[in-house]
Amino acid sequence: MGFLFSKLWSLFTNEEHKVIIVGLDNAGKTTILYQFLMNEVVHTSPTIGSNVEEVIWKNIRFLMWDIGGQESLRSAWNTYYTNAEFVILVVDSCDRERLSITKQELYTMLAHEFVFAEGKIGQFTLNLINKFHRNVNNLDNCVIFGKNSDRPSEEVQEVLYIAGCDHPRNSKVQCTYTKVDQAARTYSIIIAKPSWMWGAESGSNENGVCIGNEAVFSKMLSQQENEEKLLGCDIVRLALERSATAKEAKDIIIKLLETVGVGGRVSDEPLLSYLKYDNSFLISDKTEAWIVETAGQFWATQRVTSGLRNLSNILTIGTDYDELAEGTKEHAEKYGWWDPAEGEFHFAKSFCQTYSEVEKMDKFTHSRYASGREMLEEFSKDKRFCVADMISILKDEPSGINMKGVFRTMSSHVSFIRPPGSPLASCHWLTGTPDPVFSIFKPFVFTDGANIGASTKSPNFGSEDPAKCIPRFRRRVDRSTPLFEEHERVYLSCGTKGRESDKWLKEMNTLQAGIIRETEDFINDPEKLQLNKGTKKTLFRMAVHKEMVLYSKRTGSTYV
Ligand SMILES: Nc1nc2c(ncn2[C@@H]2O[C@H](COP(=O)(O)OP(=O)(O)OP(=O)(O)O)[C@@H](O)[C@H]2O)c(=O)[nH]1
Ligand SMILES: [Mg+2]
Repeated sequence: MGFLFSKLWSLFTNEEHKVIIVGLDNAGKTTILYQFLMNEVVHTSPTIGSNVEEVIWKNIRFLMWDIGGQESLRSAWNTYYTNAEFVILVVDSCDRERLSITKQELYTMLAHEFVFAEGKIGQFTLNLINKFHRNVNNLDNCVIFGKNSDRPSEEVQEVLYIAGCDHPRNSKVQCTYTKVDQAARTYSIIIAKPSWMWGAESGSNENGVCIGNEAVFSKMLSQQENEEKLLGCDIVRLALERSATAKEAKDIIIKLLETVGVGGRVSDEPLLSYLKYDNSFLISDKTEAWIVETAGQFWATQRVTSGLRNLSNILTIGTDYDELAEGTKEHAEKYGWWDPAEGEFHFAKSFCQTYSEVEKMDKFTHSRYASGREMLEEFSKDKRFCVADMISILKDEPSGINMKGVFRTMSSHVSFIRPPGSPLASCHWLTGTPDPVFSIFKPFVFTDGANIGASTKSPNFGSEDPAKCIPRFRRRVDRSTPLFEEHERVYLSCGTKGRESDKWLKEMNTLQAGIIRETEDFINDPEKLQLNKGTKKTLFRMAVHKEMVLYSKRTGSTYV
């Protein structure tokens, strides 16, 4: 016995030991990881990709990888096996129905040839939780739309303004992978977009239409090929370019889903090539909002005319849908996901990958979705919900709305939309940089000749762009925008904790407060709006300039 223990102990050298934690979705892996790390039970939401943490126990260092257990992610478990020395399989003892699936996954895993190597291999830290948050608040007859864009941490986001224009008859527009018929006229838009793709995570148009896209995971994912078609983000941009109202945007989205469809790689990172998701869209305008949620080729819509509404990586439309795609109920019934004898058709319960996710949501506990909703309700209690409140929600870390890790909040967007007929300007606030706590929300107002400058634009790689060359994504290119580059230099050198970071945060908060004050003075004064056309055109650009000056003082770079 003693011999066995000393033998076991000798396994633990000073090296870091890689542990992988696997198990079905909702089994409790993330809970266990953070229990190990902090000795407390944390609130979790479904892991998309993995979480990695270093845990030290009796001077032995373990690098613990908690890998998402959803069905669509299980095929990627084997990408984590390299150099793993220990495997923890987590089984939810209450989930008896799925014990046989756990057993099958265990056998599949054991059949894999594990690779044990001396020393460490290059870290492929991949912590990709893809969380989005956006809300509509209809208090005081204004609409406030907010969205964090949570994407792989290496993926640079651009902020672009594209002026509306007329297009020749029968022309086509090239989206990320496919071409679609161009509209006769496109509206002006401001968008936050992953730099390698054509589409946008979120954006707004000159008519006050705002749209955000988010990933959801339905049972249909396993029934689908990933053929290159439109990306959810392409659909956001197309709908923004073409819609006068939220309702029109909703109809455009549905038409594109039905006539072209969605498919193709959603990340340019090689390690994320397996990632697939369905799309949800939150669409708002001056008077109402629409939600479109998809599950493969099926979809449901819901109209929202007052109050607040948020989305967060989970199907949310239940029996309260306004429209359903043809054949939705029939498909759910055919696959045993809905039994008419048991009650009304519930879109989310029928199509969510795990029923328990929906139950959690209904019980309103433990999820980022629930935290978002609670915060919106809390902030809007006094009926004075404002842009600063939405920014605070997007900055919130404990809820996971501001995501940290290798999958993180890469850009944030808040739009403040005035009611119809208002003489005052609506205003859109975008960061174009990661981590809203350490970012500046910069104002933009639609006006002829608007010019946001080039600091939030990525380099153009033309026909050499690895996202355009076939086969795609064979090489990585540096897509940093000038703003992203400077921001990351300061972010990395100051960190997010400690004296330097506190000092930096103070400087950022002072700058942000000044920008908000000046902008509000401007957009709330019809006379200034009328007279100072130049200011109106360059609001965003001027704010970027101030931000770059602040960064250059810290980095010593020669920005002028
Ligand atoms: N009652 C009970 N609930 C638990 C336990 N462990 C986890 N949970 C709850 O189960 C839910 C899912 O836990 P997670 O840790 O997020 O599950 P996971 O295995 O990481 O799930 P994925 O990330 O989707 O693969 C959460 O609501 C947890 O609070 C437990 O031991 N007992
Ligand atoms: Mg998890």
